[in-house]
Amino acid sequence: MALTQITPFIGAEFTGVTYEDFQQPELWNQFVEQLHQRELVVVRSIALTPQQQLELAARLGRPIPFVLDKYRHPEFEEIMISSNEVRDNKPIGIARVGNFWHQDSSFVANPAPYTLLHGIKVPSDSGHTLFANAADVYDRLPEEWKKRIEGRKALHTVSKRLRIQAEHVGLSVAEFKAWIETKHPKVEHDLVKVDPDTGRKYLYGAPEYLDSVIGLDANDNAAFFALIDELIQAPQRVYTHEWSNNDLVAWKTQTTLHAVTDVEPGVDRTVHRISIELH
Ligand SMILES: O=C(O)CCC(=O)C(=O)O
Ligand SMILES: [Fe+2]
Repeated sequence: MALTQITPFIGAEFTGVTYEDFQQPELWNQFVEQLHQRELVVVRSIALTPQQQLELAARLGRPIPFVLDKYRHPEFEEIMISSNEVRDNKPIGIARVGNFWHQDSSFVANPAPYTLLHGIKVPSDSGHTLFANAADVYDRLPEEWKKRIEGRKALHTVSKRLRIQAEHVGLSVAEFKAWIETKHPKVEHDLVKVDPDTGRKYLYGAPEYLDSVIGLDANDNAAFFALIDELIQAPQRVYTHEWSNNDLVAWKTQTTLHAVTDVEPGVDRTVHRISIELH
């Protein structure tokens, strides 16, 4: 077994670990400790059945079934199939999950704190997952902006990324907007939070799930969005996870920003995804 720090700013990586190894409490505790301190943990090439992935997830908290039942794993409702594969003319999962920078489910009041992905059929040369550390993003804000946003709250929304479904056919744009307002009302979160695991301040909000920072005018909001987009995506502060089959990847949803890069048409990419709430 080897444990390495992936970059100075985010991530720890285990290699040479099997599911059976995780039965040793010391190793599992090390995994949890690294997740808390490094925000993102990669376990390279660990063969797991869906049941074993679920069992590991259940040690972190309570795995929660995905909202859309169509794309739940046929046997394990807590596993969501995130995939662009089509079999017998039917998509086997949800395609293009997370193809923009975000913090998972920040548009709900209480986002589940952990996400656990297992690479089932993944290309190695595209469909990478990019990760940034939200505490590192906060640290790199100019002092002037740190002062301007101190104590402020931001409104989060899924509306920029919500997908139009069959049930919306025939609605006018105004009706669709009204439906979004009712079904997915904006939620408020502190813009700067403190991570209890590390004691570090972090930025909670990425432009694609942000409506606005409360109390800033439209120009300042636009300037702030442009600034944080640039800080989040600064290439030297981004870790690019190039997948191998069976990689297990876990992250803290609040302090980790991430985005998946595109795959070429015709290239399959399937991962099993579990959202985990605290008990
Ligand atoms: O498929 C991936 O690598 C990550 C997609 C994503 O953003 C997520 O599952 O939360
Ligand atoms: Fe995500």
